[in-house]
Amino acid sequence: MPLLTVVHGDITEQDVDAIVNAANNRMRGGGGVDGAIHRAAGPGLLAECVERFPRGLATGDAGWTTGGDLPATWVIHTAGPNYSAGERDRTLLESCYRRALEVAGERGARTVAFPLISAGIYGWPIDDAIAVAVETVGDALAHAPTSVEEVRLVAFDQAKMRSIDALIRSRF
Ligand code: AR6
Repeated sequence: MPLLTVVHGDITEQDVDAIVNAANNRMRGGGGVDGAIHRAAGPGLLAECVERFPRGLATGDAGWTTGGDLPATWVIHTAGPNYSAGERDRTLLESCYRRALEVAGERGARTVAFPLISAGIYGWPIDDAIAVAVETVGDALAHAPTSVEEVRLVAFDQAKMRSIDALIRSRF
């Protein structure tokens, strides 16, 4: 079975085939990890988003661009549900992880890094955001045939990293 791991760090610095962006429906950049990815990838990323996503992206769906100046070859963009705005359907958050993994597989990515989708500006409660990430990715890797050999969950702070690590150890 492919590896599920956690690291503490900045997703823009991950040396992987694909990083996942916690984007939004408009797909024209934003704050949080989206802002960091656009800054690190360079202005070509926004131009590519405009070209590839003229009508944006539905919540729970995912699509790809190239990685521009990032170490990663691909950026897989997904639009998480905005919990703070009342979008609280857990299946939409699960769908973000599943669809992003599918798109990464279609690109032939072997290593993929994810942030905790919806867990920042969109306000998804952190313990549940971690549970959805670990359970959904673990499940998809166990059941869906894919080119992906390693999924790295990237925690922006040490406390989240420890919580994710504990859950991975207890579940797998
Ligand atoms: N590397 C890894 N994780 C990060 C980084 C980073 N460089 N920066 C933030 N995080 P958020 P959302 C963590 O707010 O909740 C944007 O404006 C952060 O600590 O980036 O899905 C988009 O355009 C948190 O745990 O995404 C949307 O409008 C996690 O990444 C909206 O925010 C997600 O936080 C999406 O909100």
